[in-house]
Amino acid sequence: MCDQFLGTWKLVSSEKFEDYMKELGVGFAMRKLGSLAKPTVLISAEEDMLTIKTESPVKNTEISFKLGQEFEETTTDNRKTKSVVTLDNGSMIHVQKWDDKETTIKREVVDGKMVVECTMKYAICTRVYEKV
Ligand code: A9M
Repeated sequence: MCDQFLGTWKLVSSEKFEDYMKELGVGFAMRKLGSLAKPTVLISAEEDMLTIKTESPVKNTEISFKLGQEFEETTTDNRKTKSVVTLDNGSMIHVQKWDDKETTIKREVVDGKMVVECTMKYAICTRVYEKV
């Protein structure tokens, strides 16, 4: 169902990530680290449980979830969110809610690359990952 996402991915390009992090409320120092990082993302599945690991020299995160089921997430920038991931037309739609705020991370595979679009209010950031 989401086989196209499985595997190991490396960030190859990033646009407007700084704007997105600012809109999230990420402080200056963390934004600088975030902008420099070229994370590796490992996506795996065991039955209906999906795991997304994000690794960088500064910070590693890991989330495991079932599609459509809300879970608690601690994000890279340390927000504690109620999150849910659904599939829409082959895209993974990941919604994080916290403090009456909401951001959406959309992941899709286009021409063998994983395109990640992060939206927070009017800030839209696009990050492209290639299979390792
Ligand atoms: C992404 O590429 C986008 C996920 C958006 C996460 C936003 C969190 C803000 C990061 C704050 C920087 C903290 C400094 C640590 C550096 C690690 C950088 C890792 C960024 C993801 C696809 C991956 O699933 N998601």
